[in-house]
Amino acid sequence: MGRYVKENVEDWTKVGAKVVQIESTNDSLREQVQAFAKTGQVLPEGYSLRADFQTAGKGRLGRVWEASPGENVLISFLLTSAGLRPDKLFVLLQSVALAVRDAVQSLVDRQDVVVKWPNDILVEEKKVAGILIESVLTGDQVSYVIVGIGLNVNQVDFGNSVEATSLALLNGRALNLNEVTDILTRKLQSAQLHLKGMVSAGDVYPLQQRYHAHLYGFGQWMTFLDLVTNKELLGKVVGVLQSGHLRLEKDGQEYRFSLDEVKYLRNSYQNGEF
Ligand code: BT5
Repeated sequence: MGRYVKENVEDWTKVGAKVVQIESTNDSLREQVQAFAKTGQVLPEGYSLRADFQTAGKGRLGRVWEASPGENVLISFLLTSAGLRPDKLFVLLQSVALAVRDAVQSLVDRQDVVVKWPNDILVEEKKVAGILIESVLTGDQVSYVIVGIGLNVNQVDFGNSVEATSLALLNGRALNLNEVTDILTRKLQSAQLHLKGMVSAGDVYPLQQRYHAHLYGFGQWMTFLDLVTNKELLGKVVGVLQSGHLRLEKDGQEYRFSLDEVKYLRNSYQNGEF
């Protein structure tokens, strides 16, 4: 048993808490884990904190996650690193992204549920879910990981500010939030179990392959914004490394970009023409 997380919980849908309103489920869960650890208590892996509404829902890099009250799944899970070292935690994000993708795929009658590097789930080019992974280290070891997932379920109006969709918009009907949460939780639990198996066998290649199979724009020419130079950049997406770097090819050369260096703008090769 670790100092922060107890492993091998049988059913993750049975452990967790739900609140009406909170600033951010990621922040509160982390505070709860720390408070428990101070008194020698340990929360189980898969423990979740879910909220009907967040007053300060977070995205990456200080961005905001917007979701109207009572209509969506806003949840954070406590996970171990699955045996991954801090510099390999992107592999955990890949596993989680595929689990969320699979959950969404099982809930909509569409074939095109994809993962947009690094952490978005898209259907028909619109974002249906976002993932925020935060890890807490002790020295060079991962103490625990907080996985936050925002999944748009019954919200149908997103204003004009975001290119978003929801399960209700895609299905033409509302879904039960508890049932959606249980499906998501089960996918995540089985993904984490598989990941641990792959990590202990020293072979995460099958995960890599699946990630590429569902990667938005894989093998295609895409235009990106270089966030460092603020210039547009055209390249063919040839993959994502375990470090999280995106691999682009152009003029026979390979370029690698970290999570904070580029962002997708558009698909640039349609109908055989740029
Ligand atoms: C993410 O960040 O996509 C990660 C979002 C994680 C949210 C969950 S909710 C539970 C947990 N607690 C938290 O506080 N956070 C996690 P990023 O890749 O930075 O994308 C953020 C961007 O997505 C914003 O700048 C908007 O453009 C867009 N966005 C905001 N709300 C959205 C929504 N409901 N649906 C689709 N896109 C949205």
